[in-house]
Amino acid sequence: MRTEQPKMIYLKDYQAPDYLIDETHLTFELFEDHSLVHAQLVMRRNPAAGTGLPPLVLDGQQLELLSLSMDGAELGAADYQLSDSQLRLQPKAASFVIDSSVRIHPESNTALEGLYKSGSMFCTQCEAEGFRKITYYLDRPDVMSKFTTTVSAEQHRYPVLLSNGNPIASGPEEGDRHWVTWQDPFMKPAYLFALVAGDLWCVEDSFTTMSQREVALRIYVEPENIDKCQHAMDSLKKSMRWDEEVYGREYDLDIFMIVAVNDFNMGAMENKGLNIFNSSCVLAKAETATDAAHQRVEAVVAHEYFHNWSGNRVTCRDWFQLSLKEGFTVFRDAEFSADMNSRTVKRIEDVAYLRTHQFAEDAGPMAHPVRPDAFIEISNFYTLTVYEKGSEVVRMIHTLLGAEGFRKGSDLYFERHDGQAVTCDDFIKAMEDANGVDLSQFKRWYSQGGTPRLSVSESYDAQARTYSLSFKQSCPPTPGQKDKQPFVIPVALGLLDGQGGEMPLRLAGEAAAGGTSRVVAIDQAEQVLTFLDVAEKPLPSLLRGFSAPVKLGFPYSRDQLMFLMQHDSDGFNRWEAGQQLAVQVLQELIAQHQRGEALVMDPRLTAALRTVLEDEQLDQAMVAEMLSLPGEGYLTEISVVADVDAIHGAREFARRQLAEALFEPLWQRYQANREVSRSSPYVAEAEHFARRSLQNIALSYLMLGDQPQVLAACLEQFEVCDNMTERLAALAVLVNSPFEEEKAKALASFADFFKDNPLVMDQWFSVQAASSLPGALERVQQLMQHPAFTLKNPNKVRALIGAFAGQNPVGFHQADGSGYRFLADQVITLNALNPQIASRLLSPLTRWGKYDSARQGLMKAELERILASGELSSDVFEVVSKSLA
Ligand code: B3K
Ligand code: ZN
Repeated sequence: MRTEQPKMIYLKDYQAPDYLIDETHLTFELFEDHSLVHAQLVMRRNPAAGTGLPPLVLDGQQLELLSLSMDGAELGAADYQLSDSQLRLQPKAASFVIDSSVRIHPESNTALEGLYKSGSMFCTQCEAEGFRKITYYLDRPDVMSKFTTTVSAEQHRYPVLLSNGNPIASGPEEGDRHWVTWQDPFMKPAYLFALVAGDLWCVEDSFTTMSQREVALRIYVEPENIDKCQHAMDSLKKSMRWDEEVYGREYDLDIFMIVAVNDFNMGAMENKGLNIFNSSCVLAKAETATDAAHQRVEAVVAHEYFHNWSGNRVTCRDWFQLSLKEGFTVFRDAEFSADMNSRTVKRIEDVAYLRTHQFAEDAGPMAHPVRPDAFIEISNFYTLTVYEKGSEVVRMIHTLLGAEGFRKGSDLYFERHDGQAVTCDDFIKAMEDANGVDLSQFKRWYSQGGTPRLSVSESYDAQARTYSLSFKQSCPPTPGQKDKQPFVIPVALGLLDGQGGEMPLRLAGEAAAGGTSRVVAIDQAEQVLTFLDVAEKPLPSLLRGFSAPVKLGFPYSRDQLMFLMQHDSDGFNRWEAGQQLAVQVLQELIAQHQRGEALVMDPRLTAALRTVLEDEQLDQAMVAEMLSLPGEGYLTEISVVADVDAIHGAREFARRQLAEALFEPLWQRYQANREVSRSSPYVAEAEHFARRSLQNIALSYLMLGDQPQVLAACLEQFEVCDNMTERLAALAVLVNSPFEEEKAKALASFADFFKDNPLVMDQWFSVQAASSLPGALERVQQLMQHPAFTLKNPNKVRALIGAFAGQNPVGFHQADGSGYRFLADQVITLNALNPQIASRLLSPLTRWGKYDSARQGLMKAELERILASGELSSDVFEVVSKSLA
């Protein structure tokens, strides 16, 4: 908890560190009621930071200082100044050694930052500023050091003692204790430090790198999870190969370890050689993890592994540069997943997520540029903007330079900056230098926040056979940024003729046509592109593959969208045309709902989806994606004032209409796919994910009707399957159905069977919290009393409270404000337990600007109540105060 008013930190104030730490020698003595940390820091004046000997200011929080010495001489209280966040002392020479001992309390650390206990094991989370809760240090990413770590603990409780790098010595100690020393040969910032102690089992494998070095691979888990590691291990090996093949990056230590822990604030952490993972991102086997969970494990294992180069070997100079490693690494993991599975489906999922969640963040009070220029609490900036939009920015560079040019740039970046802590500008400079291009205007994507709008209009001159597209870009103001300069927006496009064929593209000024799909860079506020030799009025296919994170506007008619759905050569844009058609139809229904009229749905949506369902050639995952109507979250995001009830009512009405009209093809598709699932064992591969996704979305439509054979099929799927994907999908549709008896029975038998598996119970909580049926809040409150629930476990909080506030708009936005009051109560409780989780949980309340004035008032009143609730963590304070500003 803070004791002073939290203060804003600015990028413009960055200064190089006064001192450097060449070597860090740590010794941990772990006990049940406290732990001791002895640190020896071999330090020197930073020659790049000036002359003289300024005071040395070490970061440290919640540490009990037991002893301190400089160059072997014990320091007394008069020799240093201690505050609750800093230790200040005066060096006497340009090189010196600091020795300190502190006492800390991992056993009562509920914030899960620094050294803490997850169940019976010790583990760490240091990014961004957790190391200062372990020992006094220069806890900033531009201070890189060589770490040697000794861990001592009771042998029986903690047979496994791990840290970064390689084990170099070990031995027994008095009193059933033992110790192990690890050394990491690579210089690293403190945020990449890790320690684990526990009674763990491990799955072992090995990997031969491209230069024929053997690397030992180990995944450590609690004994009961040893049967759920194979998928993560396979994913790790695929990632290691992929990074060699696509980026030329080889692993550098002799050992790579992953440890799964149950209590973890985020998904996982890329500590050098010792990744620590939320168990939800490691454990996966057919019986207990869904297809989505399998894909998430693959993606997160890859992401953390890829950080070894994009993040660890080349790290960030300061935390304003977070997207340097995160945006780039998300882009790398997305490309990896695209290569391992279906590229188009991966892109659809990512874009749907970005447009629903990141666009909302970019339009709200916490909006910030990909490279923020100020923050109070850096933990609040692990955002969708830094990660997801940051990845889109890297993707645009890839699109503009092409795969080969991008690779030249990344090679130069890694070569030039290996072992350094650098900035987003350094990344861009490497891309520029390797390709001889100027990206100075492009860099506005890093400095300007907000989602640009790109409006396009067309004109065709039949006589001159020319076709022109006029582009207008604009960007709404965001906090602290009123006027925006034009972005460089890469627009991938094509033109379709009346038969749906691709027309050759020749731009004015070009001697001949070049290709049928091109990328043009729109870099002015208004710009016209003219195509020549255009024999008939074409239909444009714009922003193919979602080539830029913008809101595109083009006045397509519904018939034109149906045409694009069938003929566009770009798979992403076929899906997108279907989404835009659905958006138009749903918005019409929403308006009817608001006027109190009977709802009448445009039959063209049904016709279009019938065609999709009957297309046996189309990838089944694409069929499933196209059958998924835009979510309530996305419909909220694109509304000026979101009418929660109208959005829900309209969308449910459309789903029922589709279910009824398309019963036959849905039933046929369901049965065919279910038959394959029933008769063959579970396989975690793309084509099987695709089949099950179509099977399950078909089931969710079919269950909206009242055909008895569907309920029977759903119950049969729930009971007779070998995997969690089918079982959970059946449970979810039952939970959302009116069949009370069957629902209660299914929920009870599921909980009884899986009560000892926390990750499965998370799913059980989520399907109930996300159900839009009446009584959601009461359900959630009751579930909080369930023995499997605890506020101390972030996964549980996300599964129940997070799902209710984030995935159940009608439940959360009850007009009486009860949902808001409930959430605020939980935030206030969590503020004291785990500030990072409290602050994240808050985010639905920050979106008050989207709702009617009555709801706005209720939401703001809850934010005010949180603000007045007492001593707030800097995490919660920043989000609440900015939301009310
Ligand atoms: N780098 C970590 C994030 C840690 C955040 C701590 N507040 C996970 C990742 O992006 O790979
Ligand atoms: Zn990351």
